[in-house]
Amino acid sequence: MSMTDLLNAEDIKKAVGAFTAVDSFDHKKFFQMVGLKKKSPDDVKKVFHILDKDKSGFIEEDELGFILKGFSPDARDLSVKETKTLMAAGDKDGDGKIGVDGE
Ligand SMILES: [Ca+2]
Repeated sequence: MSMTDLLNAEDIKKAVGAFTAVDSFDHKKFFQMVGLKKKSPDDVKKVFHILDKDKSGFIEEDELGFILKGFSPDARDLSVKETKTLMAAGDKDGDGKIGVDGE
């Protein structure tokens, strides 16, 4: 399973291209642009599992920094600031990692 099996390659390209400037990443806009908002919970889980590189069941901070590369191999890494902002938004229970159910 690859990201383009789940999401439209053109949408991914546009979304990645919209946030090429460092510290411009807006995860809400990004997830909307790649079409994730329109996906079923099952498909969202599949996307999550692609981003969970070590298959731990969680997206840890080091994986989060490479989240754009999970969508497109030639995308940039997130800055430390962007990674921390995204972690704070996704980590509802404050354990320093993001679970598949948004924990
Ligand atoms: Ca992981």
